[in-house]
Amino acid sequence: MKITSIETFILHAPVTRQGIADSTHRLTHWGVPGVIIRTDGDVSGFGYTGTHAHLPTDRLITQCIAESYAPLLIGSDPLEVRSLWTKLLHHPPLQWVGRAGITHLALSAVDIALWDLKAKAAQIPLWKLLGGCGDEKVRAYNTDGGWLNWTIDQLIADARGLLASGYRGIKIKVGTGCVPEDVRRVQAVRQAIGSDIDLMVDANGRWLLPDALDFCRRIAAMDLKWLEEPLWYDDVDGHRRLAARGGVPIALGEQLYTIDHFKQFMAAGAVDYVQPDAVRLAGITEWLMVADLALSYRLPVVSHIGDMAQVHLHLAIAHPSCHLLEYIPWLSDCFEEPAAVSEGCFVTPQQPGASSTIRSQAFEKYRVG
Ligand code: 0YR
Ligand code: MG
Repeated sequence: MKITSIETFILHAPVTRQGIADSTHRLTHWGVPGVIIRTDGDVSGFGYTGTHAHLPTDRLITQCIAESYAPLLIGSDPLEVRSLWTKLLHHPPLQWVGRAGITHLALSAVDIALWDLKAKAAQIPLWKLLGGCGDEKVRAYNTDGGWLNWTIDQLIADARGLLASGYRGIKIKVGTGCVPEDVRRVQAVRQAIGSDIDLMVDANGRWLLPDALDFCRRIAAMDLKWLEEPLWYDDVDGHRRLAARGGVPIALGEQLYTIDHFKQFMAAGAVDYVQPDAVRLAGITEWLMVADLALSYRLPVVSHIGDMAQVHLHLAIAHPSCHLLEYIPWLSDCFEEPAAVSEGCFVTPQQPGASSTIRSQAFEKYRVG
């Protein structure tokens, strides 16, 4: 089989409600810059990354795919995924300007499309191609909630609704700029959901170490499962100190681009829950490396899902370190086989591929640029 053509696209799909905010970002749409890899066989691969739907930067990603990666891919055998990944990652002109950021996000889309193609060619779902078992149940925790632009009453009502629909874990945002206010929000939700439900909080990289320590001291009795991205994303030593002194397990990884970044956090003891995202790492290939690395440290892997769980569900089914995955329904009308949750667990996808195939109606509705 040979790659014959490469098409790029950008979708901007609205987030579920009028717009959401965490400590660092406000957004109304999720961005899906992606690629379709066509072959001389009868299968095509779909891959994409995830952004905050900013067209000028989304265009840089698709341009990188179309102008820099495509010429390296045309004519190659798409089934040689890992070899192609190595070739693209180490292409000297891209390596010079990349290794993270735009070029890495672009490579993630390409790599996902290649794995999708490989699983479609084998006529099996990706989880099976990766050696997973279809009986493996992946628990879901809902993260389309807890937003900072919501009042405490909204937080409570939403949390109760999620429990009623079967979720046993929820995550809320902190980092309002006022630690006592953050604590009031967490306390209100913990009180509403009771002590048997997992509660996680996410500061999206907003705090300095003293804020984070102050927060940890004040919420010591709230039994949080984890504190996510408390400090600046790249600050290994700060997270190490917080992990040692804060008394709350640390989750992070959604902003880390490479296996090398993850290695530094794991080696330092600066992370307890590892959150790689295949759409920020260079695709499934690098995600698997990071998940294996986490396994070697005996750390749980709880992926961040910039793909809205489509691809990550396959990875979670297949990888022994994953049992829990977040769910956000923002792109649920975009895919041929959208990720679905029933009774608090994900439904196992059955179609061949990586569940990354975009429906034609989604192109009509959400395509931009
Ligand atoms: C909104 N999940 C996250 C959303 C999400 C962000 O900025 O992108 O909250 O990526 O932190 O854990
Ligand atoms: Mg997060």
